[in-house]
Amino acid sequence: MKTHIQHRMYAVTGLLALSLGLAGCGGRGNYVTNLNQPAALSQPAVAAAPQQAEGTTLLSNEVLGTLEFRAFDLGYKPNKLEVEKAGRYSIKLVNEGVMPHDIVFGDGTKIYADAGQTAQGEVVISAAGAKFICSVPGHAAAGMKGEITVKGATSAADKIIEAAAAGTDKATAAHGDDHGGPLPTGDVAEDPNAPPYELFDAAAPALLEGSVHDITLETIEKPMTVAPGFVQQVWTFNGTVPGPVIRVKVGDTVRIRLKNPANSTVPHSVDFHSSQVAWNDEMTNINPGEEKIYEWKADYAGVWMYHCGTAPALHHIANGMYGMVIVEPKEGLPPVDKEFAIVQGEWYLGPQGEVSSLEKAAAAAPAPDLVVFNGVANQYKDHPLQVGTGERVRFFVLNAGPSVDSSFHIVGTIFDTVIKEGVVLSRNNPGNYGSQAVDLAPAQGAIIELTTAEDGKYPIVTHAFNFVGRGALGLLQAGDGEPQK
Ligand SMILES: [Cu+2]
Repeated sequence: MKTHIQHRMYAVTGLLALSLGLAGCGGRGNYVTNLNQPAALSQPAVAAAPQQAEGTTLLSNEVLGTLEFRAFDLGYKPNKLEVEKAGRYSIKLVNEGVMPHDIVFGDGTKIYADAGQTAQGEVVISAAGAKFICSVPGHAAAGMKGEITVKGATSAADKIIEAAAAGTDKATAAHGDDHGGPLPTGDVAEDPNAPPYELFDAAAPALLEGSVHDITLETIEKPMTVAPGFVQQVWTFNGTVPGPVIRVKVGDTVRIRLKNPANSTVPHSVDFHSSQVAWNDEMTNINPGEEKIYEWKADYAGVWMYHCGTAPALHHIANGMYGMVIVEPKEGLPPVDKEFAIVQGEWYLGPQGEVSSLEKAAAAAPAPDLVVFNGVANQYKDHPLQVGTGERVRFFVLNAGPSVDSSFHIVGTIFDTVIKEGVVLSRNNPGNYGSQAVDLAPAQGAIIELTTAEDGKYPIVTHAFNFVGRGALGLLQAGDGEPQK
């Protein structure tokens, strides 16, 4: 595989790592060295055994066994291992990631393997055991660390570390090797028995036919897996977060029949930003078992938010009650090859199976546990949005908040057309200006167009990069996703 391709793959799957401040690594060979012997650092040797010191007894050179560690981006399997007794062990490092990794022990022994490579070396495990990390900057902080313990020799301090490592084990197992490290979900522990999430289809719906639309929105309260291992009792419009994307054109009349099922626990309401109506007329609460009609006329084109406005509206939005309205101009939008609808939202996790935390959501400085596209953390990283290379692609993007700004960006592309809150950037404008990221405060929306330059993967992010590692990561895949050599 050519170097530039490796770099691209690094850029794609290393985004979590980038968000943690990692520097890229060059293509060094695999080597084994000992940090206590600095000269060895500049003398890489493939799978070389450590130098045997003068006078070393035969007994201490006896290799008791081979311990295999698989490195991935970003973790080890296993990251906790118990051996029968202290002594010299052969360490095999299989790097299954797309970045270089190493394994460094407390005594300075370092075994390095490039992406896709395997390296081997030896380390002496004392009776107290041995901790290990990846020394590539940031990798240990992202979860690449572990410990080898010796049977019957676990100290009290080690037990505390073991307990912490066990948590990492559990999260890593549930997320799988391809998910990078576990999501930083703060005070809420992952539930290994949580059902898998339901993929939200990102394809934008077609324009509704006709000019008068009768649409039923039901305020359904239900459990939802918002990230692998995390279930919340969400409040929804029609059972999904976000609610259904409603697509009409200027001049249309929309009649929303809002129904609050009898088994709901609280009143709900709806507020369409695309409408011009009195708050205390159309947006009033309805109790469980009630329904009402909210009628509005689409006077202005754009990407609009709708949401429940029942007090505290912050909680009803934070718990899932939001969605997108697309209003096309009367003459319609020009045809394109692919259209997607992306709603950015935030989760302030409550206890497993319960509603989201209003207390966390209400903090003066918002610190969401998860920032997501279409309700679920990283779902389009796991299920990339497919386009043809060079196709014209249109994104309808809404930041539902409730509280954090979005800087919508697709790595490796330039937006040539942006209509944000009525402000227009047109393709082929005088001067040929383009856009790299679209700033969307909570409740702002945009229509964005772009093309992909070549086959490959194009990460979809908010360029507020602290949130990329909290679930705001997807992939646009052009062609087969592999750049041509
Ligand atoms: Cu509500």
